[in-house]
This record gives sequence, structure tokens and C-alpha cells, in this order.
Amino acid sequence: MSTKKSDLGQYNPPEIEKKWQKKWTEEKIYQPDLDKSKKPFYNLMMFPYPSAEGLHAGNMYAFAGADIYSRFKRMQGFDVFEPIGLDGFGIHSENFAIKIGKHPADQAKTSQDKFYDQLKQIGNGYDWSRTVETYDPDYYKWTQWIFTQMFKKGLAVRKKSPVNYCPSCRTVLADEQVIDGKCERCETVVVKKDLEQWFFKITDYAEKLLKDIPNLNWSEKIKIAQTNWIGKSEGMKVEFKLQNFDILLKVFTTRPDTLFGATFLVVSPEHPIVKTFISKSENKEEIKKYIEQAQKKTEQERMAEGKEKTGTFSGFYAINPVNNQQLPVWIADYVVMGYGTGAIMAVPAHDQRDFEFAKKYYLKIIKVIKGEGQISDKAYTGEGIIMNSGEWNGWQTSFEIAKVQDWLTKKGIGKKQVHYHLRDWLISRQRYWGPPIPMIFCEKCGWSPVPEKDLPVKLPYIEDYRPIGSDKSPLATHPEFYNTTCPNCKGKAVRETDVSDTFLDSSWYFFRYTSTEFKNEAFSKERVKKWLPVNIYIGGAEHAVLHLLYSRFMTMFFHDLGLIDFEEPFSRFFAHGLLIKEGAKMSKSKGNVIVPDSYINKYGADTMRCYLMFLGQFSQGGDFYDTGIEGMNRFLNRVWNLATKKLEITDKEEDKETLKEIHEIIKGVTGDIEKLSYNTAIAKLMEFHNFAVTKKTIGKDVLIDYLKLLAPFAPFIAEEIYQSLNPSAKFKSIHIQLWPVFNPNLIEEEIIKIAVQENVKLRDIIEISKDEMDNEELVIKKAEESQKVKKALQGKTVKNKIYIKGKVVNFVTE
Ligand code: ANZ
Ligand code: ZN
Repeated sequence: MSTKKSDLGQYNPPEIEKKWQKKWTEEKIYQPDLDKSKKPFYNLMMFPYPSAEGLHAGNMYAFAGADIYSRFKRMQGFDVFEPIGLDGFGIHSENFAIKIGKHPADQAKTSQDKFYDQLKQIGNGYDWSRTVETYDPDYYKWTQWIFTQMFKKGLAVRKKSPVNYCPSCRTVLADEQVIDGKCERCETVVVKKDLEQWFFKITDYAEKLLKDIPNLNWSEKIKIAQTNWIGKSEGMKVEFKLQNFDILLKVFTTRPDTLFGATFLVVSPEHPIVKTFISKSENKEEIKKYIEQAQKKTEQERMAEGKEKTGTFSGFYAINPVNNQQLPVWIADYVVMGYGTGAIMAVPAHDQRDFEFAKKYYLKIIKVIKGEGQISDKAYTGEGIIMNSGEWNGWQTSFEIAKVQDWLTKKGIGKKQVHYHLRDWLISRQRYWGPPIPMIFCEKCGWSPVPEKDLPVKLPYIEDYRPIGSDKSPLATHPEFYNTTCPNCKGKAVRETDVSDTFLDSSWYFFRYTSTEFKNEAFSKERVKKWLPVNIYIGGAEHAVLHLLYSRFMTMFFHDLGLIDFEEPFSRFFAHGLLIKEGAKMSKSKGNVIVPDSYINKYGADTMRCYLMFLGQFSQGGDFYDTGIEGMNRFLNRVWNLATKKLEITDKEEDKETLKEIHEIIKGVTGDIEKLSYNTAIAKLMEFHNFAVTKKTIGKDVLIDYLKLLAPFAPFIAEEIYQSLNPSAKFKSIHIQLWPVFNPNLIEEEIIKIAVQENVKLRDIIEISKDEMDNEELVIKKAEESQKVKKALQGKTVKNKIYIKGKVVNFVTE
């Protein structure tokens, strides 16, 4: 029997963490060979856009959680690619640079260095040889190239459209940057401005983006959010003749069955017909005034139910095509131009917003659907039997809606129509800090894309980078930038001076990670074929709709360009929770942002990682307390002492009790990490420690298994102890050792017997473990695998499979 105690001294995190960080980098253990890897696994975390202060504990929380999964997969024998980079263009970085009076390009360099330094300390296994920074011309050359491809395919278009404009940031904002009518960044009230801008026609992909959602291995919440954001709505377009005009007013309705109940029409203040009204109406001034005030509100505010409705009468009437009733036409801002046709038929009896409007302006309310209760204080929006509607009386909504549609279609009154709430993607930003939009305008030839050989259009380093207080980018004051020649006729021309949205930068970075050394293409087809779709994408739920939708759109676009053979970029998406500090959201104004550096200096990155992951379910987030971190530090100290002082480490065969204990932990931790349930995994690691500490000796193999389970969470301490147990000439990191596999024979599993029946006749009895009991799919599969059952079912059609939990599987056959 050989016994030995390790000769390690006190646990000294700063010392060992520096040492291993350096060694891992030298040995390139986190750099898979992207061409030769046999079992590629792309573990991606959301592209960070670090603030200038660098990494905060919330970032670290997300990154450490993603890194644990990487380490686990790597030890399972996968060639894990875990890249890192940063998204440093955009208003966020630009505003900060302006605030501290530094040029954004200079500030970017400072932020980058700081951020990368911090990241190196926290012990994540990144492949540092393939970083991507969005402001690197080698990268944005291809972001611009994508724009030109979009243009060539007719998917990049210029449209004049009302946009949200923040008078303080002096820039246009996307809808989602407007919160309660205010700028997300500076809380100034946002106003509307009409601008010509570039859009990507993501709406062309609405159906495709929607159709794929059910097949994604993403959390349900995110799938629902995407579905709602795309917002498919099936209805009809109905035409109303305007009295005294030779004009048909088209409305979009999802409730054509209520057409007899329409008592007025409403057009949006932006509707083109309004100009005609102004020119012919007697209340010109009133209408003009109304439009002005409507422009100050955001769309969400205008459309919300319950908000005080406002409007003005146009002075004109339309004819209801089903009963020739005269309907007054109103102008009201609860109808928006960007949706449907920008005009509606109002049915106050059955639509709440129309109801509120009718009450306020004393308009008629006619009930055409029988429903519960009286229509005196609220619209009845449910289903029921049609009434007061001529031939339609007695028809039942909504399952006889097809009858209504056919009727209207035959008479040429209406046409079926599908609308999506999804809007085209606004790309233009009237700012400095982004990739210039690579387009050239010539009086003779119109817009042309910058030819590929002239890309990138470099963002010039200018001193007057601040917004110029108009609706133009600061680049618009630089003739040396915008004067150019037309790529088509070689005549005088000007460049677009707007830059593109940061969401464009971050919609395709995960393609580039695989191909950073390729200078002549956005990405290598072979590389991407090997590594994408991303196996697991880990990030914040706040990006559920925009970033994830844009990335999906971009991937579909690459597919349609023939560059790739898949259409969905992320096979699995896992949304992590948010880290808060002592019950409060972290924010700079509260002064409670946790900067990890001091904790790492004091306790080590291992403690910080484990502490963050122990706060709660990774999917739920956690609440950080300074006092809590000490407890975790004590745990790692105990592990250290256990392995280096407390126990004799032996080569002799391990006792049964210890074997059972370790194999249960192996099984538990493996299952937990697969689900990214890290807090429960750490609890199991603690349990094992509590068990082992009661012993005098421990088998070396068992201790090594334990260290391997600990390695994803506390990579440094695990490496240090492991190396002391396995001194060898050639360095073999614990992080590329194989993950332990549990032996079911060593675990006393509770076995459950399940009767398998065919039409309630017993065919076989199968055994499953208690853990499997809840997994209906698995139990049925096991039942089907029984030879006796196979024989019994041969040649028959199984009409139904019923599983009564823990008892019976019954196959119903014909
Ligand atoms: C008549 C009606 C009767 C309606 C009724 C509803 C209930 P979704 O489901 O979101 O697509 N609408 C159409 N275009 C609009 C616009 N540009 N701005 C504001 N509202 C608009 O909603 C479609 C319904 O929203 C349409 O059906 C229309 O009102 C309104 F008992 O038409 B409905
Ligand atoms: Zn030209």
C-alpha cells in the first residue's frame, strides 16, 4: 500500500491563478484546430458591449455560466470552440466617449484593453487567437459587404418614414429604444421626425421567421416573445367608397363579421388621404393642429388601450358597402400608419378602443354579436351569434368566419389579407461611431453600392465627431469624406453619410469568429459548415426579440445567397437570469455596480465563479451579498485542505460506501450541468466534501474524479491539486481529461416495474429506474423496445399510446 500526502502549502489563489492562466495560454488548451477538429462543439456567449468601466459582475455571471458549460463539453471529448470579442461600435460607446471628452476611437482602445485583461483573470477558456471587434476595419468591411448584398437583392431600401428622434442625443431611435415615450438613454421625451433612411426588409422573411420557431430548442418564453413580435394577423382588406370623392378607402380588419356594426371610419394622422381632407375641409386648422400634437407621441402610447382617446372629424363621409349606411370619417392617432392600411372601420360595440372613442365623441354604437352582458360600459370582444346583420344573422363567429369572408369576396367588397406586426429594420443612424453605410448617390444613376474592391469605406478619424444637432451624421460636414465618383458613370457623386445600426454589427459576428484569418471573404464556407449552427448560445433574455431575430434573419439571408446550407443559427438557446445586488438592480446611479476585480484579488476567481453560480438557478439569476462570498471561499479552502492535509491519499481499492457516494455525485453533477443547473451541482460537490471529511483516507482515483467534477466551476484550484497528484514531465491539463462516467451498478437505484399492455392485455413487464419515471417519451420507447411487445404489435397500427405514470404503458391498436 502506498500512501502519500500532497506537499502543497496554503491555498493561495492569486499565485496559482496567475500560474495556470499563463500555462493554459502557452499550451493553447482552449484553441481547437478549426479545420481538423473531429467533434466540433460551438459554445457561444452573447457578444458583449462592455462599458468603459469594463467588466462588471453581471457580465462575469453570464460569462462564467457559459464557460462552465464549455469546460464540461470539452471534458466530454468535444473540440469546444469558445470565442470572445466585443461589440464596441454604437451609441452606447459613443455617448460614453462624448461624456468623458475622449475620441470614441481612442476610448475604444482603452476599453478593449481593460476588458480583455479582466476577462483573462476570470478563468474562462477562451480562444484568444480569434477575437472579433466590430470597429476593426477587417470586420466592418464585411458588415458593409452584407449591406451591399442586401441592396443587390432588393432587401435594402430607402423609405421616408416617421422616426423617433431624441432631441437630446440628437439621433433617431429604434422603437425599442423608446421607453414610455422617452429616450432609453437620457429619458428625454422623444419626438417624431420624417426622414429618408435605409431599411432592411426583414418583413419579407416574416413568415419564414415565424414558421421555424416551434422547432427551435429555445426556452418557451423566448419563443413566445418572438412569435408575438412577428405578430401574424389574418384578416381582410375591405373597401369603403368616400362620398363626393372618387376614392376608395381601404381598411384592414380581423373582424369582418362585425362589418354591419361599423359606425365610423378612422384614418391615421399620417394617412395620405389627410392631405386631401385638409385641402377640402372646413376645419383645416383644427386638423393641422391635431396632427401636430399626434406627432409628439410614440406609437405604443397611441395604440395602448385605456389611454384617453383623441381625434378630430374630417368633415367627410364614407359608405358602408354592406348596408349603404353613411359613416363619418375621423382622424385619430390611435390608428397608426405603419400597420395594415393605416385606416380602420370602427366597431365600437365590439372593439374596446373604438368603444372609448365613440363614447367620448357621442358616436353610434350598434351591437352585431350576441354576447354576455350589456354594451354600456365596455365593448363585447368575444365570439357569439351574428345579429343586426341582414343575411348573416344566425351565423356563428368565429368558426363560420369563412362564410363571411366568402360572402364579401364574392361581392368584391373584401379580400383576405395577412399582416405582420413586424416592421422593417431601420439601419440608418445619424451618428459618427459606426460603419459608414457603403452607398453612393449620383444625380444621374441614383444609388449604387460601393464596389467590393473599394470596401471597407473607412470611418475617418475626425475631431468633430459629436452629433451636429440636425438630422445628419457629423460625417455630412466632411466633403473630403463624402465627395466621390459614381461607380457607374464615373461622374461626380456623394457618399451616404449615415452609419449603420449596431444591431447589424452583432447579427453575424458568430460567423466571423470561425474565419478571422480570411481577408477575402466574410467567412469561410467550409469552416462555417463545420462549426455552425452554434450548438449552444447563452445570453440574456432581454435580447429575446431583436438581436435573436436579426441574427436569424441574417442567417436566412446567407442561406438564400447560397453561402450556407442551414437557416437557423442557434440550435439551442439558453437564457440566463440577471444578477442583482442585495435586492436591487445594479445601476451606476445607485452606485451599487459590482466590479469583480477587488473580489478576485481578495478571494480568487474560483471563489467568485462558484459564488456567482451558487446564488440561484442560472436561468433565474441571483442576488449578490458581500457576506455570502466568504462562505464560498471557506468551502474551497476546505477542499484544498481535504486534498492536501486532511486525507491520506491511497492507491488501494476504495471502499464501497465511498464508491457509491462518488458515483452518485458524478451522475448528479453531470445531469445538472447538462441542464445548466449549476447551483444544485455545487451543492452536490459540497455534499461530497462533507462525506469525505469524515474519512481518514481517500482513493486517488476517487479524488481525481471529484476534482474533475469541480474543474468547470473552479478551474484553477482543480488544476493545482490535480497536477500535484499527477506530476509528469509533459503537462496534461485536467481541463482536457475525460469527464468521469458513473457506474450504475454502484448506485442503488430504485427500480420500478411497468406493465406493458396492448389493448389492456398484458404483454410484458419492463424495469425502469425511478429517475426515468417522469420521462413519458423514454418509458414508451423502452416499452416499444421489448421483444415481446414488438412481436405483439407487429403489423398492427398503433392508434394511441397511453402512459400511466409509474405503472402502465398501454398501446391501443386496431
Ligand atoms: C374592425 C374590428 C372590429 C376590429 C372588432 C377589431 C375588433 P391585430 O389583431 O393586432 O392585427 N387596426 C387595423 N389597422 C390598425 C392600425 N393601423 N392602427 C390601429 N388599429 C388598427 O389587430 C387588427 C385590428 O386592429 C383590426 O380589426 C382593426 O380593428 C385594428 F370588433 O377592425 B378591427
Ligand atoms: Zn452615376
